Amino acid sequence: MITVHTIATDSSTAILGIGTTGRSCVRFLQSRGRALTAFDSVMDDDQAAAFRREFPRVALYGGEFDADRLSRFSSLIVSPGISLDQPAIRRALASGVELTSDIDLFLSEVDQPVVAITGSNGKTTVTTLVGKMAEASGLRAAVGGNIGTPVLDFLAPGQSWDLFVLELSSFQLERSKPPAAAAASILNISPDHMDRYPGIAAYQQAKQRIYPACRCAVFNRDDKLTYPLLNRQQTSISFGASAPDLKQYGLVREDNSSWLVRGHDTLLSSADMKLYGEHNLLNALAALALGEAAGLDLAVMVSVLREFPGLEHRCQWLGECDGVEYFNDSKGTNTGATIAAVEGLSRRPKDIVLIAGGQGKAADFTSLQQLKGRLKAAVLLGEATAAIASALAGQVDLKEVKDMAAAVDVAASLAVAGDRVLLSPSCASFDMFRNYQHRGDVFRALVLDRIEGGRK
Ligand code: UMA
Ligand code: ADP
Repeated sequence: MITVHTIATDSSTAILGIGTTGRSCVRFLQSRGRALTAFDSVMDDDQAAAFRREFPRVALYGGEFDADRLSRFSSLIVSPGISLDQPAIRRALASGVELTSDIDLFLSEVDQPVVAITGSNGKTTVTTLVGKMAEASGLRAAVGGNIGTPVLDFLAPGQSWDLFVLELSSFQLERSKPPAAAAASILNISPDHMDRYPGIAAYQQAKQRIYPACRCAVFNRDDKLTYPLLNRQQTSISFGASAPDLKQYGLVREDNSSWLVRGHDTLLSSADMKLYGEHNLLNALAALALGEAAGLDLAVMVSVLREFPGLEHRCQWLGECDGVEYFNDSKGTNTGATIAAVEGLSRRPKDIVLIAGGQGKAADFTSLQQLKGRLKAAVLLGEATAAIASALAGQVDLKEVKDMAAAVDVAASLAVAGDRVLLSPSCASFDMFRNYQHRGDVFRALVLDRIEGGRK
């Protein structure tokens, strides 16, 4: 029987945000017969109606969050897209209301091992890989979190799992207890979400919350911001682009290709993999280290790496026309991602025509200057055009365009045989598209249209 409270009694939970996370929390708390009320400060009528259809007995309130009202609840679950710095939320928490999260609720319910993955870039690729490695090992692996399926949905009746592989964003980590994971990793840290954090230190601190309660920390030895501070019970495995020490993972270069190695053992040549770019070799090494910490078999994991074709919108090869290749990296939504994509795809000086721009998330684009030796030109669109142009002025040939169709036309007109045209925006997509998938789909359709028409 579900108990519904309009405005709270002692042990009820306020759920802020009725997106994917909020709705999964409502489903879970209802299934446990717990009292709850939902709030959403920016929902539209359609969202509210859909929520009321799914949860006819749950009270839902719109309008600005109100501190006095929220302070009457015993706990708050704040969806990751909502900043904890909103004044009403800050005041409610300061008054003693407990902050909890879908991740906390989930982890307090499950006994199966958990692999937890965060980082500025590569999370989805590594999370997917570890999930595939677990499945190839015969385990029923649930892959979720920031990657899409909200974790509490794995507790719905009729499901049975051996292992959870969770992608966790900084937003999810900052509002959850450190997860008691069998293996946890920060893959890398470069500036992102600077509209939500006062600086890189606060962003790093949120991500570091992945380590304190884990059994084995997997870190990137080329990126000090990922290093864990461990107690004596915890172990660690490192990965990086250099030759590794014993039992660590790394790369050894030979005969124009790179070898993935563990200590002295050679595992696989990059030539036998379908992924593009050195950043993806690092992702593969991180997945191996996490899988090892979770008890997976090395040979099985390597066979998965051999076959993995990569994910859509991430350095995805679209096709070739007159010697020019086109790549869709629409998921490259920060400068770190774009730098990795350009460096991974460039084979000689100034062979990349980059299409970039969108919503800038208050980013500083000056780090893109390091790509000047690789970029033939940058074609810019969207809200961040001026910010990127001023960061690259005088260093890179720049073209400003109004939309993606013009971006593809201009990029194609600049590229010659042997060059690569790459969409890797360094920005979010919401100024011109529904999301990064929509942006990538539009780009792909334009490119395939050109290729089919035989136009470079
Ligand atoms: N809302 C308010 N007030 C506000 C802002 C939003 O009430 O001031 C409401 C909105 O009306 C909406 C709800 O909050 O109803 C949305 O909550 P949300 O933005 O947290 O979105 P969810 O649908 O719950 O999705 C979240 C993650 N979104 C974000 O972190 C922004 C999803 O990650 C994640 O897949 C999902 O939980 C399940 O775990 C997406 C993402 O963009 C993919 N993540 C960022 C990234 O990868 O860079 C961190
Ligand atoms: P996330 O889930 O963290 O956004 P994805 O696996 O979806 O990561 O990759 C997003 C983008 O980040 C890719 O399109 C690529 O440009 C870049 N990227 C992927 N892996 C790495 C890495 N290890 N280091 C730097 N950039 C990366």
